[in-house]
Amino acid sequence: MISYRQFGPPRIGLWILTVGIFIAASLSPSSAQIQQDIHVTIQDYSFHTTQMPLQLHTDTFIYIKNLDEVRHDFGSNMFLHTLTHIENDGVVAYGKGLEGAYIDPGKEAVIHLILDKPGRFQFECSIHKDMKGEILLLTVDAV
Ligand SMILES: [Cu+2]
Repeated sequence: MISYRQFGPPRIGLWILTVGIFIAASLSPSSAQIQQDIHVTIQDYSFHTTQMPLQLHTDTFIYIKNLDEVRHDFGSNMFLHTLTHIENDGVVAYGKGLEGAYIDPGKEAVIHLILDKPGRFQFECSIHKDMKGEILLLTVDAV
């Protein structure tokens, strides 16, 4: 009995620690939010993307893959007003007012932003002015 009591308190301490971690994980905002991905492929001097319903105020990741033999640019004036995070070939740019990213042949860039206005999200390549594309932002109510 005495030896059992001696082992009692550490077990309770471990139990409280476990519950504490569980509650902290439940309250973490990242576990509650949904992430949405947009895939854009650049091939033959044009942007290819698949349209899907997009939610506002949600972590959005745009993956842009350049399959051409030349360098392209993915730029949008949407980034000018939105806090944007661009990762491109190991280089990270972060902030408001970013113009976009140059993507070398065979490389991929990832842009992270949170969209807060519905409408047309237009983008273009500043090197080849004829290259334009857009993603339609539909207003989808959060669940
Ligand atoms: Cu281009």
